[in-house]
Amino acid sequence: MSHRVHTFRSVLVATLAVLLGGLSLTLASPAWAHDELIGASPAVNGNVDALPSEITMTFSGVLIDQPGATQVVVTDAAGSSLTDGDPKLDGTRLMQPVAGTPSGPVTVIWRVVSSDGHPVSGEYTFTVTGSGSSAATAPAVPASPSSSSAAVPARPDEGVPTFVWALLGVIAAGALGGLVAVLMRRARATPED
Ligand SMILES: [Cu+2]
Repeated sequence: MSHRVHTFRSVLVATLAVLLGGLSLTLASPAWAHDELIGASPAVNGNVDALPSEITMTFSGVLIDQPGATQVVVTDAAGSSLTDGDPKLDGTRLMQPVAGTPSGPVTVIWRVVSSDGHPVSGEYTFTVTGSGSSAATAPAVPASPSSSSAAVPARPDEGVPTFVWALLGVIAAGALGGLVAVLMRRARATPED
């Protein structure tokens, strides 16, 4: 009797240990992580008086420099492109020359190849406050919405987090199923002492 209870508890503890171990390994392992944007100048959601000559993005890993793999689209509130040349890679940093006198929100869409060889993309905005500038009074009329936004293909958002959670779900379901099966078999085989 007490031996059976002890066995049940051992199964439960072992199952939980496997689940927690898998979870912590998965979350802690750098092999699952793609490089991500950790900083930018102008800052993400920041304000600047005027557009600088270059936008700098800093990533969490050394980006892979493949021809055509690095793409940056910078547009003003009207959707007009502000890029002025090709993006440049320097280790974990990505520099994109820009030009123009925009006012209001500037959108930066980026696509790079992560240090693990996988493409990663995202976008952010910053705002040019345009203080003291007289040329920046153009109303936000969408000129040609489709032309500039199509330069970067539909963002293949990284699927690893989804995959990780799906894997954890499968592991959890399998472990729970096994636990239930063990408990049911033992309940059925309970001797009438
Ligand atoms: Cu990857």
